[in-house]
Amino acid sequence: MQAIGATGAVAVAGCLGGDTGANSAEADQSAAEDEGLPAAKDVDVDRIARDPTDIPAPVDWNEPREHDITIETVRQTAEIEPGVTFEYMTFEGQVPGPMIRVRRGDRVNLTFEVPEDLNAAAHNMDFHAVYGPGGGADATTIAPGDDPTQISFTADYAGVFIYHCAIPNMDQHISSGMFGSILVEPEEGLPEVDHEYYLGQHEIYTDGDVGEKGHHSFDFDAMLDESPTYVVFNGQAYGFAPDGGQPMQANTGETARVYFANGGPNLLSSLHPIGNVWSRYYRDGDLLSDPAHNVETAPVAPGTTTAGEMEFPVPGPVKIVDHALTRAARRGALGVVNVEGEPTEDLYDEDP
Ligand SMILES: [Cu+2]
Repeated sequence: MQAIGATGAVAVAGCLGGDTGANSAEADQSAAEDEGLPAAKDVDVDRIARDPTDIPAPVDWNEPREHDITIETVRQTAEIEPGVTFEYMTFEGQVPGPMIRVRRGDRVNLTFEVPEDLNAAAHNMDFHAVYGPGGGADATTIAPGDDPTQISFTADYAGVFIYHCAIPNMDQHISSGMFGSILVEPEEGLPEVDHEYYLGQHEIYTDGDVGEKGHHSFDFDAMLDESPTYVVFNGQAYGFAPDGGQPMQANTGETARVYFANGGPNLLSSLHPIGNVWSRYYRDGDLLSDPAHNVETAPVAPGTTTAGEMEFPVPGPVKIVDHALTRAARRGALGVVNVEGEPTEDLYDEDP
């Protein structure tokens, strides 16, 4: 656990299993006592991180279709990393919110619910895939306990897009986990791949230090400084590292497409797969232009979902990071695809 905790730097480019200091647990404990960070709270959910493979199946229809979708907002106390709790605000209980997948021209009938017993604040949804005031935010704004609200929209333009809460404290709500993606496939569909993964980066601004055990509360001053405590994938620090997390799995010879949402609210991400390359990269989520080829590191602006495809010719971990590497080494922004298969020495020989 300590080996991937943010109390010490994670070995981003090398082995993830290194010791980060024999006394770090004790140091954490005494720091928590000195500064009075409250004890970690009981969690409402085992993992705040949405499973990256939790993605609807590819579009297999050729005519416009209607989709009835219900999204419920849920406040969740969960661990950012072991021993560090935070109160998240979520769409459907995890981070990022569920991926919505439609074909261009489809109709979406959205029901939006903010149950009184599961929420403390008003919320709404701004879809970047929607023509309309606030991307639907104006019409979906409701307070806890209000009747559910509905909007209906046609996904008129193809691409992969973010959605997020957009009430006045939208930056706080996004930083608490309120963002997700909607994939509007072009009429002709997307290239077939063996795996699809859904990752969402965002910053968490708290009143504690990174790695400090206990319960962290949201910190507006840190947000105003744009100085996050954690920068995480799917709401959790190192949630997909092999050591203590749940890495993504693939085999040599397979392909994968990563949908990568940067919720922000503030920081640009520099998306890079260590030991691999985006062999086809859909800049800014543009699924209509020919993808760019062999992109090493791609800027992903806050409020954007992009897509990139990788091949896995060689076994071993592929570490997806924000290449602003302090975030990957210390603040949580790292996820691993564990690639299994026979060595292919003609491409890579680690012991010639
Ligand atoms: Cu909200």
